[in-house]
Amino acid sequence: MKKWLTTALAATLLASVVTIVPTTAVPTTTVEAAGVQNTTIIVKAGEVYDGKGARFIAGSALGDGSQKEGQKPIFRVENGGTLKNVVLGYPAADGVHTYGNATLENIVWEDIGEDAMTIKESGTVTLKGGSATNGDDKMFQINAASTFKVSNFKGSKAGKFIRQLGGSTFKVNVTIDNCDISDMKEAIFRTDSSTSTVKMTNTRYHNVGTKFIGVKNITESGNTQY
Ligand code: DGU
Ligand code: CA
Ligand code: CA
Repeated sequence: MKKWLTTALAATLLASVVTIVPTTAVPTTTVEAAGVQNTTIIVKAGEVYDGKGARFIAGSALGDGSQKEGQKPIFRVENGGTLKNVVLGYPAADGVHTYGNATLENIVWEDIGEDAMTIKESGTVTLKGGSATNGDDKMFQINAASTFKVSNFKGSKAGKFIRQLGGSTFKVNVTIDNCDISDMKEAIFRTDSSTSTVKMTNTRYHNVGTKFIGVKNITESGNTQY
């Protein structure tokens, strides 16, 4: 086919594709930035960031993934944002931070940094699918009153699966469903707040220290120890 003809055809095809894209489509950021990150990737309010399985690690500007406080996250998910299908490799600095309602789907932390994920501002954070392993202390850190729903997730080798900010008295509702939690030095959920609750269902657990520390309102069903 003649080159000008191919170009004309391509332009026509592209135009027809462009016109059928609904204007109401949820904006999706693609993975132009996989690899070493020296600035935090921001998933803005209402945006869906699909990593399509790409792997990200922290550059020294974010942190070294040690227990040093004040490291920056690789991803910051703002209110109504969704982060999915990403792998966080070593070093993962301060992992993922959420601000408000956030959905985290199929995230794999290959080696937890200072912690894996922190709820920084109140909202409902839904974590479904994926896994996290190799943390020195906290896996999920909750620093604001919130609802944290974890399902179909595998967490292993850390100090605590979930920790509400030490000394805080705000209310956190945790639900854990259909998870596999193993090798926690201290607990599955530790809080200092008398109003925080946990509901754990259909979950397998092994070697988790004291299951819940400081939690006054506990509901459990269908869990098995192995
Ligand atoms: O003793 O330093 O919450 O990583 C308290 C801890 C705590 C931090 C912080 C974090 O403040 O672990 O988000
Ligand atoms: Ca910390
Ligand atoms: Ca942290």
